[in-house]
Parts: sequence; C-alpha cells; structure tokens
Amino acid sequence: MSQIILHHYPLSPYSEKVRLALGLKGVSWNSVEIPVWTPRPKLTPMTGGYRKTPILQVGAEFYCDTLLILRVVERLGRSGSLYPKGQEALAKAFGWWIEKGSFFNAVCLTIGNMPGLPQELIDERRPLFRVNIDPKELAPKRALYLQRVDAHLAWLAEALADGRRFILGSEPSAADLSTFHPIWFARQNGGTEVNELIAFGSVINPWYKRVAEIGHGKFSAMTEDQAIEAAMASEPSEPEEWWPEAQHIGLKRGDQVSVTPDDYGNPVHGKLLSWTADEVVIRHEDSSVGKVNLHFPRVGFDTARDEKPRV
Ligand SMILES: N[C@@H](CCC(=O)N[C@@H](CS)C(=O)NCC(=O)O)C(=O)O
Repeated sequence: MSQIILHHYPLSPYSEKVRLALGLKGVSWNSVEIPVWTPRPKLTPMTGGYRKTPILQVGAEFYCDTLLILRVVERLGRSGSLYPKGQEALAKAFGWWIEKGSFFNAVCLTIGNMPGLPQELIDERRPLFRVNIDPKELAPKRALYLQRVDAHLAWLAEALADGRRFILGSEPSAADLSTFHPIWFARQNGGTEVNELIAFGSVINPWYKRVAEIGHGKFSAMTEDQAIEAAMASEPSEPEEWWPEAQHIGLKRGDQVSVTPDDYGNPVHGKLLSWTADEVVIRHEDSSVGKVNLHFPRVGFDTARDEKPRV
C-alpha cells in the first residue's frame, strides 16, 4: 500500500475536515505542509494547476476536493464510518448545504477580526473570491457575515436539539466534519470578540467539543520532495469504470478534457480515463513527476472536451 499523503496547511478549514476524517478512520498519514498562497512550485505541476487545498495523494493518485477525499479516506480506514449505513446521501447533502451556506461567511466574519493578515494572501485571493479579504474591508461588514453564519447555525441547533451526540445520530460522520470546519476557523482565529458573537449556544457547544476530540490520528511530517518521489515510484492506475451517460454530454474515454470547479478556480486539463456517477479521473503528465491520475468529484466540477489540442 502506498503512503497516504495530505498536502495542506494548518490554517486551512477544509484541511481540518480531512485531518479529522483521517483521525476518525484511524488512518496513519504523512503531512506535507504547503504554502498558504501560491506559488507552490512543487505541488502545482504535479496536480496540473489545481489550486485548492487540501489534496490527498496515494502513490501516483491525487484526489482533489474534500467531497471526494472523504470518500477515499472512508475506504482507507477501518474504524468508525464517515457514511453510516443508509445515510450516505444524507451525509453528503448535509455537508454540501452547510459548507455552501457557512464557509465563506464564517471566513469573512473571522478575517474581519484578523488584523495583520499578510498582504500577499489578500492580493492572491482577491481575483478568485471577488471579495477583498483585507481585514480593514471586512470588519465594517461584520453584521452581514454574522447574520448569515448565525442563520445557518440556527438550523444546526435544530438538527441537534433532540440531544443527539452527532448530526446523524450517536456516531460522528462526514456531516459533522463538514459542519465543524468553518466554525473551527472562526473559533481558532476570530478572537474572543467573534467567539462571543457567534451563536454557539448550549446545544452546539457540547457537539463542537465532541467533534474536536476526534483529533487527527497518527501522522508524520514529509517534505514535498518526498511526496514527489512517492508519486514517481508508483504507476498510476488504469481505472476502467465508465458510465454511458457521459456520451450524452459528448464525452468519451481518451478525450482531452478540462475539469473546472463550478464556483471559482482554474481548469485542470488531462486525458479522460474514467467517468462514474460520483467521480471523474484524468491522466496528467509533467516532467517533474511523470504520469499521475487526478481524481475529482462529479458534484462541484464541470468537465468539457478541450476544443483545441493543448501544446
Ligand atoms: N470544495 C473544495 C474547497 C476547498 C477550499 O476552498 N480550500 C481553501 C482553503 S481551506 C482554498 O484552497 N482557498 C484558496 C483557493 O480557493 O484558492 C473542497 O472541498 O476541497
């Protein structure tokens, strides 16, 4: 079994979701800390320019987006279950709602109270977010972001109101981890002011502590060069799964395609290998790493044939 490698940085909320998933599933992993903002000269060529954090690497397979990463972690680990039996769709749908509703608002609320944020980070994110995340710009908009976060937390409180330990019942699941990480970012970085403002309340507080206690499991530090070596030492798989539905949108195996996040972010190009209800796999090649497979979830990404051959 190839080493399990997480490319991430400590401050990243979506990485916290995956770190907890690895802890919950009892997976031993390797931690590669990447720069918070681009350039990322070692990682970016390996992943065809995919720029969001985190990325999970297993040999020459790179899994992009936490929606897919959690499903991979579910298979890799033995303890617990991110998708309790019969509740997989519920866990995914709950996570989609809470992240779309609360992540960006919690980040803006928190950053408004983080004076001293590096200017490089502010400048790098601005064209992507289309919101200036300079704390001086965000602080006066606190009321806007706070009411949005609180409105979603009210639904969370409702979900937990019957005294259940976790969102889907007595055991933690992917739904808890998706819900936890935006609040975690606010709690860690927003200072007492933001902490006191957010409506944690007596229902959400004990749940928050229970999720935090899951921890990150066993991991050791790894360098980016070691991760590249791990990719080069492995042959990428040849996934064969193919759902005929792809024909309806004009795609066939072997096509040169782009895969692009449907919210913001750049396209990644490669040869289409596999298409299923849940996942798209493309082959990417770069002199720094050789051949690798890039995996994306179907939900949240748009795949299209490259009209012009890329040089
Ligand atoms: N849908 C993505 C979202 C990941 C995401 O937005 N990550 C943040 C860091 S926590 C990020 O990379 N932000 C900078 C960027 O989008 O380039 C996932 O689930 O992995």
